[in-house]
Amino acid sequence: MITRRFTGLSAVLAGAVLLCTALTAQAREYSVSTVLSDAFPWGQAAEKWAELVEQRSQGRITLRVYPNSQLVNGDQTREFSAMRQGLIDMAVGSTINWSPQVPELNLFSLPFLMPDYAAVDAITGGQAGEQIFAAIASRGVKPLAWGENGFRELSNSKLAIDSPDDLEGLKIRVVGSPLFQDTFTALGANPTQMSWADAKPALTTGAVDGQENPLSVFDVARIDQVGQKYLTLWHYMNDPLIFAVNRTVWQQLPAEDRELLRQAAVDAGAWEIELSRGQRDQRLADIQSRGVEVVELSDAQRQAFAEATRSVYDEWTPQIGEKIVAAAREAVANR
Ligand code: X2X
Repeated sequence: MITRRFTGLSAVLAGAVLLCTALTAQAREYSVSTVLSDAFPWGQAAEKWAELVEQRSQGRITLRVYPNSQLVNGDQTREFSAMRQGLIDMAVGSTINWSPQVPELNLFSLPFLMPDYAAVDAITGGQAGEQIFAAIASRGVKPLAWGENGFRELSNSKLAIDSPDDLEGLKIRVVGSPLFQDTFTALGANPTQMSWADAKPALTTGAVDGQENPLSVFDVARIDQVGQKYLTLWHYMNDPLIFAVNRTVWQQLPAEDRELLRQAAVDAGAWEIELSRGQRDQRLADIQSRGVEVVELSDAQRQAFAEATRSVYDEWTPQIGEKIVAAAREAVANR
């Protein structure tokens, strides 16, 4: 009797082990959140990641991309928390949208810190970038690689802007961190924080006069069609993207799958950064050909905006961390 029961138990155990082995070998699927779809370089970065992972794992690992912030009901500032909690497995997210939970990420939103692409690369690829990744890791999410939403330019429906005075009283849609309230308030504008999902309707009805986003977003989302007739190229900040994974999901992956996922993210990010930068001139030409008046600032004009927003550094450097800001400034100076 005892033997029979024991045999029965062994069979059940053996069955369970077999099932587990089968599950491990079976294809696994993970969710990947993005704000923008694959009509934009941002969404294409996530799709590229998924494609490389699918290929390199021979179909064992599937990354399913959920665009338009749908996993957080359109509220992109909740993406990081949802990933940390495991409601989302992975994300390709913007530093702006994650900055409410990771204050160090406000580094990239400091106005006029990064004059060109070389400056962005010097920061992300150097010590400051490492410190930023450590800050993310310390908050329960494993960062893997960088991508890029791009340099954010200013558009509005009222006037050609070439000096801070022109912004006086303009209602500007901003996203994410309170830092943006400070920047636009310092410029005399009237900033309103809202999600990307709400931005286009607000521009359409005239509830706001302007917004700031990279040229790729302005172009693909046809922001010119909602009355944004003026575009100022002030490159006041760049908005890198970060490929990242929930910590538990990461820890449960076998070492070789972690490396596969990380390398695919690095490759997808590098691919997307090159693609996005390479498209910039053509996008600008297309935007202009649709009748948008483009203002290119001289160095002196840009300097006037930088001076007008200097107070943002005093307010935000302590929250970002003196060390990170110093490392970033050094990287930019030595680029
Ligand atoms: O909401 C925006 O402006 C966007 C799409 O650029 C970000 O998610 C930061």
